[in-house]
Amino acid sequence: HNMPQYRSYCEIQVSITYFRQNCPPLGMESHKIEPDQLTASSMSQYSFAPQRARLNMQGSDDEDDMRGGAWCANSEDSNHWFEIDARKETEFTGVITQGRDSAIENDFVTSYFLAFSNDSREWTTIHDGYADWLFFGNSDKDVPVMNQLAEPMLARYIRIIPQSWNGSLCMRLEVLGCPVHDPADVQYRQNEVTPVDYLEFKHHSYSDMVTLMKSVHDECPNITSIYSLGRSSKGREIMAMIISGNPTEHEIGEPEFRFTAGLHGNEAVGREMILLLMQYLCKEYKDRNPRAQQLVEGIRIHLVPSLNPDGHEEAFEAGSELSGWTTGHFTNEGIDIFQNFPDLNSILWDAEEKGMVPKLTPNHHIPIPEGFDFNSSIAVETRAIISWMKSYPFVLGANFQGGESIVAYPYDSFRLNKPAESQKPHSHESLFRWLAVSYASTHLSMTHNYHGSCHGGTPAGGHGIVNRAKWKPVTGSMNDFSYLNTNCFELSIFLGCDKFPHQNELVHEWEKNREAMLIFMEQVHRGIRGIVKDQQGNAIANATVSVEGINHDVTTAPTGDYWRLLNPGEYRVTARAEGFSPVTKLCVVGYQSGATACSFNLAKSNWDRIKQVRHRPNPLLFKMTSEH
Ligand SMILES: *[C@@H]1O[C@H](CO)[C@@H](O)[C@H](O)[C@H]1NC(C)=O
Ligand SMILES: *[C@@H]1O[C@H](CO)[C@@H](O)[C@H](O)[C@H]1NC(C)=O
Ligand SMILES: *[C@@H]1O[C@H](CO)[C@@H](O)[C@H](O)[C@H]1NC(C)=O
Ligand SMILES: *[C@@H]1O[C@H](CO)[C@@H](O)[C@H](O)[C@H]1NC(C)=O
Ligand SMILES: CC(=O)N[C@H]1CO[C@H](CO)[C@@H](O)[C@@H]1O
Repeated sequence: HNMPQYRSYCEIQVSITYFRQNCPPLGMESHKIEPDQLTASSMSQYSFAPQRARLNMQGSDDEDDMRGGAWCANSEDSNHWFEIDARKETEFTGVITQGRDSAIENDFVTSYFLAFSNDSREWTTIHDGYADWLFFGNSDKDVPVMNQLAEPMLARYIRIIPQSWNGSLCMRLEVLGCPVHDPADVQYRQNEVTPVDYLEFKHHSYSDMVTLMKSVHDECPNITSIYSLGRSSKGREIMAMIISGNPTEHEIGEPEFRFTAGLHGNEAVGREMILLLMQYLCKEYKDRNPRAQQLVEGIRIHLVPSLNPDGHEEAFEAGSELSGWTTGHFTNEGIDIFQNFPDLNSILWDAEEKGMVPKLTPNHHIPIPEGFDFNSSIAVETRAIISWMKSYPFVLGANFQGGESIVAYPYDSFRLNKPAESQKPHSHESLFRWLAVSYASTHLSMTHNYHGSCHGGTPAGGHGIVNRAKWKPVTGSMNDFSYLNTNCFELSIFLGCDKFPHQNELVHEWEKNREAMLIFMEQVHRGIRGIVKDQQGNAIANATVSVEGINHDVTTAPTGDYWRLLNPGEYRVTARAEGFSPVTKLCVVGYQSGATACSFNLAKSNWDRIKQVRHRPNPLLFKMTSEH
């Protein structure tokens, strides 16, 4: 791969000033470009086929499930090219390349030519008048490198023609281009989404996000309240907004719900969806949209667009196209927040194996192990999130992530050495599946099967949902912690293959997610709810509510109220509290919306009454007992 004759032109390339802004990606990474639009001169083997060439494609070196982290050419060939059929006339403005994702190999393309065609037979190479223009590619396997064209090229097909490479010839790429629309194309115009004018479709920097939240609050002061979960390691406030009829207080009987995003700062779609949801709920509530009013008045909704604001700022500065797979993924201290929570699964599972659950070890609210307070591998952000999770009676929540298009439900941690007797699924498997389906099936594209999802290897079967432990197990996840230490059921919603899509995708993302977000929030009203009181009508805090047949209890809030998400059915429900006799009731959950009311009045237990009497200085009682 000799190329010295082109070297002298490199200075010219650098000095060119670009006369127009870049077009957005055509959708290699997002999968908008379909597999049959991609062809190549050859491939080294099937797992390195052309459709593995998508920017940020993740590979697997696992021998049983080999998935190439790039397209790789057959080394025995002498002519190499990679071709994309845009399917319509397109103004191409640039190319982004990346090497192969692999733990071992260092494969990347260091220089290439670009050629264009309208028919895939006659090709025009980018040329500077003397020779073909040599574009300089990558210098490592991970960092995406962008080359912009001096002038846009009008064509239907584009070819990348590698000239030199490191290791084997392997690459991933994205192409930037603007489709040229035929004005007579009626179908196109019908499919175009009309953006709603009051919504702000753009990526928000940290300060833009704060400004937007304040403006929503100014717009809807009586249903919103802004607060902070705490500070990030660089001192940024982790901002939250409550939207509810009476936002500053917990109303008895009203469930609390949360949407969070940005645990990984480069997964930017969820952040924008949450900011759009704030604007939407405020406006629709004011316009008296009955559904928005019901949501706002019936739920205390907490919205946290950015749990890792430092990470987002880093990715935001790199930009939507070049932020890469991990830029801003971690906190400033290098921690992945999602899997930074105390591992309570092992504690519960060990106790289960010893037959200690629930008699000796409870099946809920497993305490955080000692040593946590002084453990330096826990991020300040994680600590802020944990204390937040514990300070509101949350019932249901979801965290938005990216890089896949799927809803993942717990357990997230994989259980080793499962005793045969407990091979039965998670006690809440069917409910978690329901919650996952409610989002995935309402989302406009999550149940489409991208030939095994974004990177291949997702056992989703096209339903858009997956059990995390069976897919990509992690220990110490936010979802497992939430389930085992609090009352809140938490899922992860992965919003798409492209973690940080171009700004002009946000309007489509909003269309895809809006209804799913509303439906998911409405699921907080599924099941039973009620108040546990004593016979004088005082609320009992921290009472336990158990459902027969489900090995996981919930507890009442300080105001005595509880919520128990359940699928339709008949349940024997028992309320217990220290010092009171337990009460069991039959509670029926129907198919209609709205939780079934199922409240309890507990009487002091006999034992407790005896204790009270004993502690009273009653001379008669002393006399009686001493006589026996
Ligand atoms: C493709 O066709 C258009 C006219 O429709 C022309 O302007 C353009 O130069 C052609 N592109 C190539 C690469 O031949
Ligand atoms: C909030 O203010 C609007 C008027 O802007 C009013 O219609 C609505 O009833 C108020 N809601 C609450 C919960 O006070
Ligand atoms: C500190 O936290 C990390 C991450 O959760 C965990 O792996 C480690 O065991 C903890 N160390 C101690 C001493 O508890
Ligand atoms: C709640 O009750 C359990 C026993 O059922 C007890 O261990 C725990 O400390 C109580 N928590 C609070 C906050 O009172
Ligand atoms: C074969 C070859 O040239 N390999 C090099 C590719 O690049 C890495 C660094 O990114 C070198 O360490 C390899 O030696």
